[in-house]
Amino acid sequence: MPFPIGRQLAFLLARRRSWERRGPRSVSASQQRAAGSNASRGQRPPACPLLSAGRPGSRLRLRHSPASAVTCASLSTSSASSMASKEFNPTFPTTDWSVAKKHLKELDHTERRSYYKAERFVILDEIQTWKDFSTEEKLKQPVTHYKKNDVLNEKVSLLQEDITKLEIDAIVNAANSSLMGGGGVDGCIHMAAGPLLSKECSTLGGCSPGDAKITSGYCLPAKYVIHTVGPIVQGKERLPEKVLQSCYVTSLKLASDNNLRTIAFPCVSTGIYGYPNGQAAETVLKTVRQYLEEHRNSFDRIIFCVFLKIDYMLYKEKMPFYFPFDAVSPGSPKEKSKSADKDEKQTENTLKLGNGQGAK
Ligand code: AR6
Repeated sequence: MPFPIGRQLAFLLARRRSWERRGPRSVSASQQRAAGSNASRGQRPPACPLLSAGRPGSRLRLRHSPASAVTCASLSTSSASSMASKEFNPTFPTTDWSVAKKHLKELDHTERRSYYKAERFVILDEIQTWKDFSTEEKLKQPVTHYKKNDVLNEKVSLLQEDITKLEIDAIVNAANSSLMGGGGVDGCIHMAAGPLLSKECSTLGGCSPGDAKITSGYCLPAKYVIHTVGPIVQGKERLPEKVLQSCYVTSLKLASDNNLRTIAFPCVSTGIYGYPNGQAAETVLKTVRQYLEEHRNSFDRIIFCVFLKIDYMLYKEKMPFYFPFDAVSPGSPKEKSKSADKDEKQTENTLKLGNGQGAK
């Protein structure tokens, strides 16, 4: 027989009081364990118990949205008015973006999870390094003048994924000069970050091609968004390679200046702006390899986050040239000594032939 309505209400109130006492972020050990195991599966931690208990009204409908989690957060501060809780809600267009940004900046990834719009997110540990990927996929090593460097091979990754799902320090947006959002990856990022992203963007004074600007990630699993504007290719006789290079270098520098150690790039300019995919991939890989050689300790991971199969195939084909995994490449000491041996043998044979010791 169902409980009388009075007992149900008393039960819900008791749960609410206990949630208020505990606070949303000082979760119990069992909840922390649950959150941890959920995280490794790329799921969000448990929702506010009050909402899970089936509280009627609009909050119930928001159960799996960040608003519900923010509502939970607001419940922890008994003195907080409902208006105050809205100040920290990154999904509300009326929220002051600078307040939300400051608030989110203080939180680590686990603490930020309750604000994510995404139902699914990908943590760094789930993203294979290039070193592991190339071994597992048994890729063939082409001849290259780049040297094998396992340290660098552990700092880069190739991933086919929606960039808005990555729980890392920064994702790069292929934006336009106004920074006010658009289609393609720009639209996806703005959608997943919520309305405060364009509010902050509107204060940045736009961005020139090849340059980059940084904002908070708001409701994204990524803490920050670095907006870069790629070159528009249509109608140009020569490919604007320098501008594309500059997008990557400027974004990496900006991330580094902000102490961000993990970053993901989409294939900037290869969509609406029309840069040919293969040539873009080569420019990007060359640029990132050079940057990493010059700034070895600046990043833990740089992820080439491709969306289309064509880009995945192109990167898979071209990455072994720029990030070789087999030691033998022309210019490496092993290869040099091999070719020296070969030269020696050839000289020996020529001498033998000259001495009349050749084939009769
Ligand atoms: N995650 C990762 N990559 C994506 C995603 C996603 N969710 N969605 C698309 N891509 P584009 P552009 C890939 O057109 O060429 C916007 O309107 C996509 O497959 O987004 O630099 C801006 O406001 C492609 O490989 O950027 C500008 O006006 C790559 O992202 C203009 O487009 C870039 O495609 C910028 O054009």
